Amino acid sequence: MGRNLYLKWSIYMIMLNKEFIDTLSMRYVWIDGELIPEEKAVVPILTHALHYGTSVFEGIRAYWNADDAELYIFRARDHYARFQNSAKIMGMRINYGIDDLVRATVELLRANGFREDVYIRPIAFVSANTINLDIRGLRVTTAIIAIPFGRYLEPKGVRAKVVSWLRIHNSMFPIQAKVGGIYVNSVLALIDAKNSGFDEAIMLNRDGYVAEGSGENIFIVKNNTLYTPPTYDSILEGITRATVIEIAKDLGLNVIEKRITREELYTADEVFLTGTAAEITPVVDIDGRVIGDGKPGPITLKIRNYYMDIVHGKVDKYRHWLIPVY
Ligand code: PY5
Repeated sequence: MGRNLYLKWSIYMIMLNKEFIDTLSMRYVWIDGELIPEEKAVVPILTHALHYGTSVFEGIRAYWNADDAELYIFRARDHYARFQNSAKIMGMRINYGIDDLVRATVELLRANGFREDVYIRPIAFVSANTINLDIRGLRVTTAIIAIPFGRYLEPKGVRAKVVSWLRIHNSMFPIQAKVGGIYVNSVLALIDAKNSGFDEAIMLNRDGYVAEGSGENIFIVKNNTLYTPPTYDSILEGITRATVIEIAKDLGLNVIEKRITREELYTADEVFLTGTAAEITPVVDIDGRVIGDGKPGPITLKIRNYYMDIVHGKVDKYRHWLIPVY
């Protein structure tokens, strides 16, 4: 009998342990006010957004600072403000305000217990099951997903191709809105670049001026001055772009927003890309032309170091951009 009991107890412990391990590896996502296991967060096949790209989304990063034992969300309020604007432009109603979404994000990161860098993906999508294009009044589901995330592009520098697909023009699509459907433009651009052996795509706009990367804004450096395309040149008004424009002053750098031609890319001293995922990524080659001396330039590196200090909470002046999770 003693042996039987021991056997039962062992089996019970194994089951308990398995459940415990499952809990540890389970990731939560936030959907319309609830935290649920990621594998339960599935959508039906007729979901409107799946067919027509009727979603708006954001990409936000949170950085782990081991010295502070703290996870900092970078510019969450600015991202959620853009999120709201994207939905407004599309005529979609998100039932949560900026404060609600920031709170939900903190709650989600805590529930997952992240102690590493993470990428946060809020999305609001037309979740009604219909083939009707008239989305007025249709149900919108809001979700926030967070995943551990390292680098998106090679920090030692990428080789970029100016692809033949143009950036969709402002007059054809409200490209200030971060809408799911518009990303087919980026997908086509990126696979064009990759198929030609490059790492990243640079898209021109309809007028032939430089617009942006597949998921990044672009800056060039010439004689210690930064240049970046203006917001009316069919670009997404990036939050990292705005950050660079603001912090460049601290480094004694002038920033000019102006139209940029393709040949200006080739002859720049330095070129770099900015984005939440890409952070500050040097471009060392464009269409086979070596940029500068083919290595990440000193100004790009200076900006990247400063940016990395800021996002990790090491620069007091910009701590208002950070929301601590713990
Ligand atoms: N331009 C495009 C087309 C983008 O998709 C992005 C961001 C940016 C510029 C930069 O914007 P921000 O600085 O506000 O992030 N792209 C997303 C990102 O999270 C998705 C990349 C796959 O970086």
